[in-house]
Amino acid sequence: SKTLSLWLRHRPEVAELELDAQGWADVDAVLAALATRNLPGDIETLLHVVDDNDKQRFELTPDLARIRARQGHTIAVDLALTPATPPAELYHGTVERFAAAIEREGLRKMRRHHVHLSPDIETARRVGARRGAPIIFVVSAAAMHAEGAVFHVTENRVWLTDAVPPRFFRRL
Ligand code: HQG
Repeated sequence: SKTLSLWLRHRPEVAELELDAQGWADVDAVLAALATRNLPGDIETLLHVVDDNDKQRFELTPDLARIRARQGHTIAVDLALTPATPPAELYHGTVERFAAAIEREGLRKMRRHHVHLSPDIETARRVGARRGAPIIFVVSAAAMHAEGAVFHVTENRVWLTDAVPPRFFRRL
């Protein structure tokens, strides 16, 4: 349990683990790393440690493929986000110089963890206006969601998703 806490909350790199944005690590990679340290590297022991943990610090995905610490991280993970059902349409404000690339590749998260979408045109216009004369893309969020795309919404009503393919938006 202490080893898992160290790896999944603080220092995944010491076990050469990669955590995703929500803090999940590959169970197979964790088991392999345990085995190389002469700790039990079988799934049964791992399940027992997870079940038995006094504060239920860890959780596994239903398919047992991934594991994460529920909280207590010192590394950056965005655990607070829970999937949410978006409204029919969301908006993305940007500027003309990005339009051709966006229409070709879709909206990409670039340096951030997600593509950011606004709940109304006015907000999207303000986001775009940070860079120049704003242009707006209307995103068919409900259609994306219906096809399995995951959305999150922040406390301040910013909608987040991984990527928006071109077929799900149009220029306003
Ligand atoms: C563009 C602020 C080329 C995208 C705001 C945007 C927002 C592409 C820029 C939040 C592209 C990324 C986010 C593609 C997207 N090719 N350009 N395929 N896909 N872009 O700042 O949405 O102050 O990372 O249009 O209020 O402008 O940080 O994203 O222009 O909510 O809290 O690439 O940032 O909030 O820029 O802004 P950003 P954003 P905070």
